[in-house]
Amino acid sequence: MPRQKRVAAIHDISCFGKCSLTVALPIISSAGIETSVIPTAVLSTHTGGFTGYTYCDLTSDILPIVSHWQTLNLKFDAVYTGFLGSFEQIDIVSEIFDRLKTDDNLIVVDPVMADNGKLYALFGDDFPQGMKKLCAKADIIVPNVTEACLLLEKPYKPGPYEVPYIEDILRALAALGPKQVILTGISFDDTQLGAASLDTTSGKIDYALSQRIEGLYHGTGDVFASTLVAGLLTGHDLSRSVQIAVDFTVKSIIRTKEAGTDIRYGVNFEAGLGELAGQLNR
Ligand code: PXL
Repeated sequence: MPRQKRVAAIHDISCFGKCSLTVALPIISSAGIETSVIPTAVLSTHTGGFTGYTYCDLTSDILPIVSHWQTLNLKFDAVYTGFLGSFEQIDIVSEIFDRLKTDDNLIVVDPVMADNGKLYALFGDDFPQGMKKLCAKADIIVPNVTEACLLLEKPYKPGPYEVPYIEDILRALAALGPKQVILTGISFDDTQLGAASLDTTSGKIDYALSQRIEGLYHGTGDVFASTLVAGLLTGHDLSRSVQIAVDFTVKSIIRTKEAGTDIRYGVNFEAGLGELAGQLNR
């Protein structure tokens, strides 16, 4: 039996409305990977389309959790961060990267802050600059096109895109520091949607496209990034991991659309976990 891989997932817990830790934990665990968590906040629901949600900030717990882990000499094959609630949390997570980085582990940053051309209401206009610093320390970043434009201080434009536009963005993001860049939400026509990836070691750019399903289903970015982490840690290369993550996310959206579920509630990824586990560990 090979050594079991271990991930530290640093996100909020949204108690209802599947996203962040309630997505990362089941998806990464289902691949056979041990998933340790650092909850950054506990909310009654996520913030996308709900009002009146509770928000319990856990900022002051984050570093003490890591300090305790360090007394246990715990090592992680990946440190994976997503939604962070404040500048202070960005600085703390940056310190965690310094503390938990090893010669061969992966620091994965999903700079969750915006979608469809708009910064989430919770964040001030200077938040993307904080995320930019965190992305510079990452091995892998997973922005959508809106987040990429904010990181690069470029005006957002909706798709479909031209290939050179997407490839310029990938290279500009790589220039911030990460070795691998995955850009989500890209399209070259009205029928397909997917992700592009750049591996700076080989200079190779790949595309993983699938059918476009209408509707803005919440939490799909987290489903995608969690599946990507699971793919990479089960030994698949970047382009294969991106394709697996695109396919898993699209199937989850289709199931949810067919069921007529409220788009805020998150997607039915659970029904695909068995198949995903088999595919990743074949
Ligand atoms: O899925 C991203 C996400 C995670 N966590 C919280 C959010 C969002 C997006 O809106 O509000 C709390």
